[in-house]
Amino acid sequence: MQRRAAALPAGVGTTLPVFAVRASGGIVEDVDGNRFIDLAAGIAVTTVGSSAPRVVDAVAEQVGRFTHTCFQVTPYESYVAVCEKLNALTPGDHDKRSFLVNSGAEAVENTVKIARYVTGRDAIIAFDHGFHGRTLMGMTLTGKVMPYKQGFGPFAPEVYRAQYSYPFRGTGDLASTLSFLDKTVGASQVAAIVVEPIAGEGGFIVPEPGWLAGLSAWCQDNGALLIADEVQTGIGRTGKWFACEHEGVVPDLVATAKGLGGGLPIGGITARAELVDQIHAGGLGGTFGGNPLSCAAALAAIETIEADGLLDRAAAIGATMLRRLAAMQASNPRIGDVRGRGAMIAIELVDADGSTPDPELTKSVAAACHSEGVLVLTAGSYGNVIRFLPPLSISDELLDDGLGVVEKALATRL
Ligand code: PLZ
Repeated sequence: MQRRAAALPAGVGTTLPVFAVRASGGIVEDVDGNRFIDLAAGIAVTTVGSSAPRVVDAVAEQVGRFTHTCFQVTPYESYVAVCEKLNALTPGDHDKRSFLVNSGAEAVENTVKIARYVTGRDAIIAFDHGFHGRTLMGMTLTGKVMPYKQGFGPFAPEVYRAQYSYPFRGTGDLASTLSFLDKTVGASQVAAIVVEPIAGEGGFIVPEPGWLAGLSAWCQDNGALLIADEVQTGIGRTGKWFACEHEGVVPDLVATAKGLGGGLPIGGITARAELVDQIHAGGLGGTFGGNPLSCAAALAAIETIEADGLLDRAAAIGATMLRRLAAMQASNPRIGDVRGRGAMIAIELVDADGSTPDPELTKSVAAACHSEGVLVLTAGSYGNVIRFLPPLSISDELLDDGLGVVEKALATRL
């Protein structure tokens, strides 16, 4: 940690002051031999596990053949195969095209580029409680100022912020959001709405049923595009390939990353063919996008989800977490809300009044879990959410053990 402090800027944060040496099967082990139960999955990345055998083998095999050519210079098949998979798995049976980048932020950036190009319009709608990355467009779209935006302006122009549907807090109803779009931004100005189907960093907020579909219908009626940021929710995390499926919504553009690469960096953009095919050659791309190691890993991760029935596993893990956490809530008034879908579940902690956010309690519960060897993450615009994102390779026993630690940490802090 001393070397870290001397060599790195303080702006790069650390949740735990430990250094990992190996990770698998829902356990992260550090240099001192401490073993942590992993309820974080590297922020929703290692959906198939931290060293899933198919991913490890595929990457090892690829690294011996070549590490890089740049797909735009001399293409390779695995990149095309990942795009075919994304086209097949993303919602809707329309004609699609995909291409690959290095991160979630880069994926979102590209969806905005495409939307502005094909609509010829400028305005982009984002939401409070939204998170879309740390690049200029990513942080502009992001709702929370501290720590993501504070001091980093000026931000990109023509981004308008609407209210996200937040059932527990009773804010962001569809009618007022649509009225904001019509009256304040102007329907004919809107290129796209960028939305997470479940707000991730914002605290696993599951919008009111029908809210997402309402946004989608408004886009169709007004010539705007719906961009689903499925960076955190996608690739099986919620028990379906994409969280939009729970609401029957078919977006025009989908951004993916995180779980797609089985731990290797990769992001994807999937778009309606007739839209993205308008863009001139050379308008999209990047040096490392769809690196051969990342593509090999992505194909292996997707195969693992398919072959090991991990969509059902995500749903089962979610059912276990919801049951256990709801039981804790029944005897603990400081748990204001239990919510989420699949292996993406959170609790929102509040004061005795049942609604005022309690970030201090949240920090203290998370710290207690960490010192008892359970990796949990906090979230939420008010810093009062603890989120659970286990790898889908975790055993029932470990999950149970981890939730037991959470239960104890909560019970001793009433
Ligand atoms: N869109 C929905 O959740 C990344 C952020 C970690 P990158 N979330 C974790 C941090 O503190 O920066 C995220 C996301 C959604 C976009 C992103 C950005 O993805 O791969 O981190 O760029």
